Amino acid sequence: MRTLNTLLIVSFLLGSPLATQQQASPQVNATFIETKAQRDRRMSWWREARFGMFIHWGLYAVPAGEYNGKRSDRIGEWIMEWADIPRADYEKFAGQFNPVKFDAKEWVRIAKDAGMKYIVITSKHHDGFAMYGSKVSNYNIVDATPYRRDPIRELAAEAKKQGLKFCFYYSILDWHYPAAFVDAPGKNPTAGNRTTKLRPGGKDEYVKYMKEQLRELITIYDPAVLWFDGEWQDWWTEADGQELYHYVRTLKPDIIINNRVGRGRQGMQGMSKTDQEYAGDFGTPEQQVPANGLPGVDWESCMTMNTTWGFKFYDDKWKSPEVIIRNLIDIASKGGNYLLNVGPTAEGLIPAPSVERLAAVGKWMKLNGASIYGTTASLFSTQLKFGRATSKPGLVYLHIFDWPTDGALRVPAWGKTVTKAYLLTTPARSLKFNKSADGVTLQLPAQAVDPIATVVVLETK
Ligand code: H79
Repeated sequence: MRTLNTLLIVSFLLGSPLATQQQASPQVNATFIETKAQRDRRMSWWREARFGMFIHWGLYAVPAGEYNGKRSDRIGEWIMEWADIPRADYEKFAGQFNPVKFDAKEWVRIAKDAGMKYIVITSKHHDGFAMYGSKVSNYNIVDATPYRRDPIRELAAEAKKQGLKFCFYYSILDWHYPAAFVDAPGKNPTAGNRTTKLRPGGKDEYVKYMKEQLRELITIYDPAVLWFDGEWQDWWTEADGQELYHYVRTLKPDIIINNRVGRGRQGMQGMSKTDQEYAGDFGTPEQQVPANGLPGVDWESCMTMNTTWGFKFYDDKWKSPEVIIRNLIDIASKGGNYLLNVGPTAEGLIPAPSVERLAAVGKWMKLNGASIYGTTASLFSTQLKFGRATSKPGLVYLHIFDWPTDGALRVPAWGKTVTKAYLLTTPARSLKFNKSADGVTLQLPAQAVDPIATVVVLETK
């Protein structure tokens, strides 16, 4: 009955036809009756922000991609899976996890100077280890490591102090929970695996455990987003996801929750299926950018800067600053957010190549941030040949990737009249432009101002 009620409540929230029947029921939790205006208000800081820092930090930073001499091109935080490490052996990494160089102020500074507006950190990844001082399990950083401190407390306080939103990642898949086991040929039953099973009766117990941890995370650290993952287990259903969504929103009504809380997401493409309403506030493409945005759909692409989320000491396949900045622009032009990952070391340091790249993004954002923050998707019907576009009421920002050799930039029509054009960095100097039936042609300087992306502002009416 409880599950059914929850379903009805969530359906109501998400605007399904069940809503009207349920509205009069006294069982409806008033905090969940949400109009479009209320939802827009709840989502507004997130839509404005456009750019956040993902932090994958956990025990996997100790082996850092190598176990008993074995390396892999797989992701570092999955080492318990690909190196087939039994629980009892993996636990030993806790004894070696002592991030004495962790500096919350410095981490937040790095994010802030990059132009990021929020931080999402792993509270617990698939390995089940809590990176905060959980009272529910002693498999946590305070009780199980020589560090004996809660870095998350400092990070949460520092993020708020420096004006960034603080958010949590939480994995539904848990390789350490006693009732969970691996049932796959040739695999250790207590190692990591893509899928786990739960012993009879284990699910209720585990859901209770997750809820207690989530209550700690919300009441102690007051996160702005809960970013679930590992939801693809056979034992996790959409009804479970809706119930968990409801639970978290009850603890904090204005929190934002990703679509991996339930079973709506379509694989790594990440947007929610549309055959029914699914729990979750935004889609989660992983390591990719959708070909197009979808009007009215909130989404966030998460990506790594090299090829791993959790630290691997030998992964040196770094994306260039140009690729990273253009990804940010590409995503904004399609109406999405960019959640860009760092994988700190077991000593507590964000790797230097990441810091350098973030500084380059910050340098670009300092000059061009107005073309990203608070913008909405491109208004053009097709993707621009020379780059990308974002918009604000009465304004269009053109991001030029490929500078025209003759300095003449042909911009297709989109139904608005251009009244003024200038480079974002030199607003006092207007650019000449000619109108024609199929758009406008702008007269640009001979050379690109910024070879990564020069921004032109068009004022329109
Ligand atoms: O935390 C990082 C990774 O450890 C985690 N997500 C990011 C944010 C991650 N989990 N899994 N993977 C990455 C790759 C696994 C993909 C698959 Fe599936 C799981 C393939 C099949 C099951 C997801 C669900 C994609 C298709 C169905």
